Amino acid sequence: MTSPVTPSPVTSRRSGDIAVVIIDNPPVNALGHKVRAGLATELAALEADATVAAVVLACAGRTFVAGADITEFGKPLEPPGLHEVIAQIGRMTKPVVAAIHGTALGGGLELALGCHYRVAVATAQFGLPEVKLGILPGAGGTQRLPRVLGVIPALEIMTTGDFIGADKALAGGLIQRILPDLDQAAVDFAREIAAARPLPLIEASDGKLAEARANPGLIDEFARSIARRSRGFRAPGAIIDCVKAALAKPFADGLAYERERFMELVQSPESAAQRYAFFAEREAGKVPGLPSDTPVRPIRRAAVIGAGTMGGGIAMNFANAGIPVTLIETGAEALERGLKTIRANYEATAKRGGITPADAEARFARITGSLKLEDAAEADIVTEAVFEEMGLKKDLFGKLDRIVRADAILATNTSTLDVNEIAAATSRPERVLGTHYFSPANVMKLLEIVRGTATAPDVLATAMAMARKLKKVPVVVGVCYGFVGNRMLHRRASQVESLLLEGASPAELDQALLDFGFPMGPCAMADLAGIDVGWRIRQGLGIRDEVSDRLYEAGRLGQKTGAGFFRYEPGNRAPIPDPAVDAIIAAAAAAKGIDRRSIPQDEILARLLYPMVNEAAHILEEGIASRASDIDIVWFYGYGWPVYRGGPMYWADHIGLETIRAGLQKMTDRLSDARLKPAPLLARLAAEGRGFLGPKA
Ligand code: 3H9
Repeated sequence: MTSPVTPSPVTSRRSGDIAVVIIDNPPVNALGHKVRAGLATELAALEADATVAAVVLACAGRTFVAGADITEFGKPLEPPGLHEVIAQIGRMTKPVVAAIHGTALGGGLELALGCHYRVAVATAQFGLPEVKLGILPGAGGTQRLPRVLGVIPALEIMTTGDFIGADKALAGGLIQRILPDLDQAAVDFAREIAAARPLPLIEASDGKLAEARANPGLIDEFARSIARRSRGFRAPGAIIDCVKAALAKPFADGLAYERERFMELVQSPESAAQRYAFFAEREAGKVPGLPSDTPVRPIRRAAVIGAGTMGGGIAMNFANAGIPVTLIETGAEALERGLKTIRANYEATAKRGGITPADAEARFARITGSLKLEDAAEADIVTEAVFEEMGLKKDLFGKLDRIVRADAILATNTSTLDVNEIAAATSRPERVLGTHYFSPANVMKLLEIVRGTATAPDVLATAMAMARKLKKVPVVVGVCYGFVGNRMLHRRASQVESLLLEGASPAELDQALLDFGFPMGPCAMADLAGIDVGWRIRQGLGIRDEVSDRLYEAGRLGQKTGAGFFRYEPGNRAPIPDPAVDAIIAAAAAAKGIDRRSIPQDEILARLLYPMVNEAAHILEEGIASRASDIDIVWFYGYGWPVYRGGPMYWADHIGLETIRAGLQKMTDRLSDARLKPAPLLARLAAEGRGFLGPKA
């Protein structure tokens, strides 16, 4: 029962003999307890009302139901459960039509699948993204979707969490009709089918299951095909098991099995971490001190300076988002090379089926090459991606300042230099900021947005909005060497060096992080990036890494020379341990008088990850990141930290900050390395028994 002071989020209105049930639960009509209870009450009343011939189920606001209310997970379920509401629809003696706009996701799509008919507007999207939260569709989705779409298309949707559009949904039989609107047209549809009997329920037939039953190897083949991308995650395997149950068991037993597996996953630490990540990502979009109504300027035109790997990738982001971009270089040859690489990239994507050849052509056509800085004049944002040298950048920003409109934004892609100093080279420091892309810039989703001391609120808000348009995940960071991600990565890199000298092999180091869930280990990563890249940075800083610099001196520059920390067979990216590297490491250790020993994997992991957490504590204390969860987002999207372990901050809280502090203290003492000394914030939180994310993570 809902009290009179809090109106139910579910109401109904009448259009003749058709009743329209409306769910109105902003922002995304999630199926919280009140919605489920409201639906049960409303549907029972309409079933009992003899003047109602059919029911339309629709939503107010921007979308159809986007799923169960994720904030209710982990708490005791207040009845009725969603599966009970769906079963109630199944028992109704009059048709229920789901009328869909926006997104029908998770429990929302399951609700629709439990209705007799589904209609949608052309822009509607459909998906079962539970897998991204470490769970599975727990209200019949794993049993009904394969019956409608067929086993493999359903598995594809459920294991990726990707959405499909209305056209595809119509073609697959997921919806019965695309309508111009959901007001009159949905009511007309309901009237059209009101008298048709028997009422069609998906579970009433085996639908497209027969095909898979005739070819039992199909599912195992699918499981093998996703093994790489689902490594470490529990949900994809459970989803596959549920679909197997759909094939093997009667519908009711399949549902019961699905429920059991859902309960198992929803209580798992992996799902808790993934749900945390979902909300952390949304939180990162809200910048402290930046009101949500801060004006955002449209980005209609962009310019990118520098057509190297980064500049080219950045230009592709704009082109992909439909924004024309001028790519400016100093020399014709470099420009030509840059454009050629971009074209090849688009062609490769089209070849793999990621985009159509026509789309590839259209995207490439949005990029105009130029050799004149003056051609940046019309841009709303100019992004600099030239060589990492302060003098060069200051000179460039000074020139751009005189060329571009007074309201244009000047952004630097520097990964190490002081954004404030660059801004000071212009007459408009308030319109300057850093946009730090990650390589490959057209692929990696993270965008560190570096807020300078003078950066104006509307410039920051515009950069955030632009990032979303470019399909990036933006995180605002402050000015310091390496910002959030690379500053922490440097701590890890220095441990790689000292662990190698102490006795670990590159393969052991990489295995420790692979087993933890990273897609790549630090040594293979260095080989991919190029051993010369790190060498150049160290030269600039005047420091030496014993092992890496010896590799460089031996001409082992990484994958591109077929040898780095590992060796590589021609045309193969698989790292192969190389005795020559063992000898280089042994020589470096001997030169430093180090007695090498065998190092257990848990020690390797602690040595690699604790110093990163420690650096993050400094970063938080200095205000470079505004919240611990922002740091986690940086590591999910910039470095492949396994989301099912939460990010470094979430993970640290779960290990216990006192364990981390004590571990760091031991390392400091043993290695005489002051940089490993527990950060004041870490020590304080550990002493208070708290975590980075609050009292109890
Ligand atoms: C499920 O259904 C389980 C069932 O199978 C089984 C049940 C037995 N719950 O993303 P936005 C909030 S699992 C609670 O910024 P957009 C979100 O936090 C669920 N809250 O908007 C944010 O709040 P705030 C399966 C939710 O337009 C606000 O809504 N479904 C939920 O960029 C706006 O969100 C999913 O996994 C929720 N389910 O994108 C879908 N969803 O303003 C998850 C959103 O306070 N949702 N919020 O920060 C999405 O993918 C996107 O939110 C959506 C809209 C595409 C819908």
